[in-house]
Amino acid sequence: MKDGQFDQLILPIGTTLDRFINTQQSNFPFAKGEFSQLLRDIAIASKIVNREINRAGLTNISGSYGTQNGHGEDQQKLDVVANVRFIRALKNGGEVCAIASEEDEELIDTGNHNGKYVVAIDPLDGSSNIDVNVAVGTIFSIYRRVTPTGTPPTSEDILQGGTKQVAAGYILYGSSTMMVLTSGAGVDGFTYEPSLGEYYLSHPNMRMPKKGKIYSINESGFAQFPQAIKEYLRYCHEENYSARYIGSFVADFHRNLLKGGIFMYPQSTKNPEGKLRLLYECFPLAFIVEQAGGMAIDGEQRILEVIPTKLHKRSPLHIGSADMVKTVKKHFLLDHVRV
Ligand code: P6P
Repeated sequence: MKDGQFDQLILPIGTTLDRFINTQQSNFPFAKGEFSQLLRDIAIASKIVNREINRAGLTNISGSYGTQNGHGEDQQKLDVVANVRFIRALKNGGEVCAIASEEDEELIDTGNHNGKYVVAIDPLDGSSNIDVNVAVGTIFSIYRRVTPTGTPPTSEDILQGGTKQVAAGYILYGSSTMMVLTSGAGVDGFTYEPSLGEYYLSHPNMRMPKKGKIYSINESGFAQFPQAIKEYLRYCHEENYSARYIGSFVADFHRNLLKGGIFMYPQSTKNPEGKLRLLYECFPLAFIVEQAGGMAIDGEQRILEVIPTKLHKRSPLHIGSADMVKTVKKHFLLDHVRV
């Protein structure tokens, strides 16, 4: 066999998520055993949800569950399944004392009162897309509890604010399944290899391009948007940017993270506070985008500094390439001087 041919034949399969966390302990400030176990619990639940999604067309798990969540949104069967899977994995893992889930009106006390962490989660974002085979995602955010260990958790543990997150991530169930993760020392992407049941490091140190030519927004709301957004959209049209919007936040965000771009969900008369929720949509992806060199604002201020007054508080969100978000911010500042 020629030199090098052997290596080409048997390439190393790479670093698993587990090994990454262990070798990167210093980057995971709280990565004692508990934090690594918490990430493993999330990974396990995502593997099960991934399997359910991939078989949705073959099992009676597509379509509406026939109930509504606390926001009056129709729950898809997979919303309920994913919610149960993640809550069960986090409860059984023992590291999490409380969970704020999009699918549950109240904060969930897991009973693990010695658990040091709390998690905010959107178990399956964009689930209405499953029936048409469009990518969907799970979004999660991790905090250390602030109430005394051994006592029941309270909303104080989960309403700490975006800058107090110790880690955040998403799983994108797309053409391949990926977990993208930060714990405050950069962003890394892991691709799931279902035949081995492992996530492997495939996108180390992900960086968001400073500029981009992709804008993502549901332009049907144009007439109701703030003047700043109308002006920015006119700018995008003049610059011949590409409109890419598939109605699945994680998928739109992930594409923009790799290629450069901006995702906007502004306030409107239909959604006076915007649509996306701070705790388990805006905060985690804002943490990720800033760690990758991007920006996230509500129009006026940094999203991570918006005060979460309640579990399911919504916020306008403009997130992506720094130069593009800065331009949106300038338009909002101009709104104050426009007559
Ligand atoms: P609209 C899915 O319901 C979701 O929360 C995000 O994943 C997505 O970006 C957004 O709503 C789509 O909302 O109003 O454009 O259908």
